[in-house]
Amino acid sequence: MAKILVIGAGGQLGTELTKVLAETYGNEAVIATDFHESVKNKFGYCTFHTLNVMDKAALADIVEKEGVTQVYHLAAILSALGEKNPVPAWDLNMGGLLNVLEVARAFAIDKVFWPSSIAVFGPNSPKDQTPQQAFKDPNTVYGISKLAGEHWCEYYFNKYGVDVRSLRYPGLIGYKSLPGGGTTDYAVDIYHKALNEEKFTCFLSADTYLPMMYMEDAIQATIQLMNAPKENITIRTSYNLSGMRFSPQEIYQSLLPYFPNFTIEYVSDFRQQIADSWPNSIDDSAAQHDWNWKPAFDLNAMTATIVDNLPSYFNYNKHK
Ligand code: AKB
Repeated sequence: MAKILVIGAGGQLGTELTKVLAETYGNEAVIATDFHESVKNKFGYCTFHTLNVMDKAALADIVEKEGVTQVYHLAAILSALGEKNPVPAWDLNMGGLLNVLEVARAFAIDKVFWPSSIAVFGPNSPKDQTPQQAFKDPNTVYGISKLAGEHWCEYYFNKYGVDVRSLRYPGLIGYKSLPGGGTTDYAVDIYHKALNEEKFTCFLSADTYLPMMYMEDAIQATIQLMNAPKENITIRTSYNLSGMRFSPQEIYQSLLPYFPNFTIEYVSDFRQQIADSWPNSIDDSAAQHDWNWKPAFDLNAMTATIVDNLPSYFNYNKHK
């Protein structure tokens, strides 16, 4: 039986991915871990351990005692928070990954998943339909750590045969957890403000286009990649992955049919420069070719789903 360890399970992606893994493989197959013990109550359905991924001995201990066969390593400091704490961001993003890769090698773990990001691209990468192999000059600590991490993943695969698989996620948008220090997080926050009938102050300009993806698609892509036959995986750094692209003005407009009085103002801050260094859209033809990737959600489908589900999830009043 597979034993799946999720590291950083309490975050935006982990909260939803861990649940889907438990539904797919059985609650007893999943071990959720997080640095923050306070998230434990999200994981009543499976085993939970508090774990700091920087503690390699503690990680190895869980892997050994639980008989772990697969690891999803999601713990990271994202782009905006990373710019405020560059050295801790580098330490966690790199040190955590290297601990996971080393433990995976030592215990002959079957498969490892590690998320990369569109942040690996930089101001001199092509902006539109950015190709898989495009020039990369990331200018955030987060992006630099993701680009270095991609090469570490490829190195461990080539040198030690660790079957590590990775996706360059666009901005991920879901309604089951709050924003977590990313530049694309305005697109999570905007739904909360609309539902609470508050004015939204956007930290990016109206026409800043970024690649984005609804969480359900991101989880689908992750599971599809992890289930793909090994011989189909031709990219051992990280796959470009595309869902949709939109600007703050467009997501605002998608909300107006539900909240006609909702208002927005644009006050750019340091995150504008980060967003401006990233692609507007992504070419994911390798993912389509290698493991049949196809997203299901566009902007309007995502907004309809979130407006429908977020109020009861967060105990907000249903829109009036
Ligand atoms: C961020 O904004 O930092 C992340 C990402 C694009 O990787 N959501």
